[in-house]
Amino acid sequence: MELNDAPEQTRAPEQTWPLQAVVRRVDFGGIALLGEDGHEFIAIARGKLMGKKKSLGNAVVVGDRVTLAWEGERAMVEAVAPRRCAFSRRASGERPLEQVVAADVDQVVVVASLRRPDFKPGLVDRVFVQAAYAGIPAVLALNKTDLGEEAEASEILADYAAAGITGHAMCAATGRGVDVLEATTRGKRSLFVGHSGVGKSTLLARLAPGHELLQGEVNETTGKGRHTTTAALLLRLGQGTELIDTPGVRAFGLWGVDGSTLEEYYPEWQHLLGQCRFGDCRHDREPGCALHGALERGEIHKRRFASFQKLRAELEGERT
Ligand SMILES: Nc1nc2c(ncn2[C@@H]2O[C@H](COP(=O)(O)OP(=O)(O)OP(=O)(O)O)[C@@H](O)[C@H]2O)c(=O)[nH]1
Ligand SMILES: [Mg+2]
Ligand SMILES: [Zn+2]
Repeated sequence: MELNDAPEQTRAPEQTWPLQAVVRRVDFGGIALLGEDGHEFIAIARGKLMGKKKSLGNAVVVGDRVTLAWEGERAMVEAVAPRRCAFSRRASGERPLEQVVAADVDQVVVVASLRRPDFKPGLVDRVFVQAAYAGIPAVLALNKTDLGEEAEASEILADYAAAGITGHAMCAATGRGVDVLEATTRGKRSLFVGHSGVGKSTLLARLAPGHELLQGEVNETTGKGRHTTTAALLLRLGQGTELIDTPGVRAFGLWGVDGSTLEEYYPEWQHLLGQCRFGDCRHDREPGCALHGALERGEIHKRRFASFQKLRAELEGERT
């Protein structure tokens, strides 16, 4: 065969035309994907993936594994592989709608700051409940320890340790705790969640120097009212380490958990459920309540229990 007879090369070598990829980011411009060799490219979704409303919604989210078809040089997302797990929240807005934040996450890193903004256990506890609901292990990264008293940071971490939750004192500004976080996230896919301004992106910049991060995309006010971008961004560091940055949340609404099941997602009293005198005990003031017994003995932390009661009241209010 002469060289001239060779068929015209319409496709580059195999690795630049991957048939499978992982979603790095979803936004209005398309779906940013990572091929197996780690290079990034943009695809669009097939109409059939979009559903009736012609919006991607939860059909394709960060962390999803997708299969592709190529039309010339245009990549189309054909299908999304079944998710091993998904971390969701209730979408902001009046109507109860799910927002899937990311798929196939190995670990949630709940980032909070000691100061600026002040530590708020409400959001932290909610994110732990949501992670437990999704079956995803979670750890606490208590950042900005340079701005507060060391004793206060230790006390917060001790509260969580008593609940079986691992927490680390961090300071992204000085690098304190970054080595621990690096070890904790190594070889896994970790989703970083927390209030705006607690230092998620700064911590990620420490762990992944030189990588592009989410920036200035929260709470943009557009002419059509407030628009909060929901895009998450996956950073691949190699050797199985992947970090997902998310925009800060103002309020974290639970998804899939209601007032009657909430108690199942607090690890520290799992062993006590079913041991109250009354089968339908609400752990309020009923006699023979196993949880209250443990509270009085100091085995359950008062603050965590108070936050459970507050959250349950809120979830029960939602139903009426
Ligand atoms: N003093 C101090 N400042 C910090 C620390 N970590 C982050 N900051 C600062 O806190 C501010 C917010 O940090 P970001 O990393 O943008 O916070 P974020 O959680 O990503 O915020 P959103 O993207 O809005 O959700 C920045 O000005 C950081 O420089 C810290 O450990 N100590
Ligand atoms: Mg950020
Ligand atoms: Zn009880």
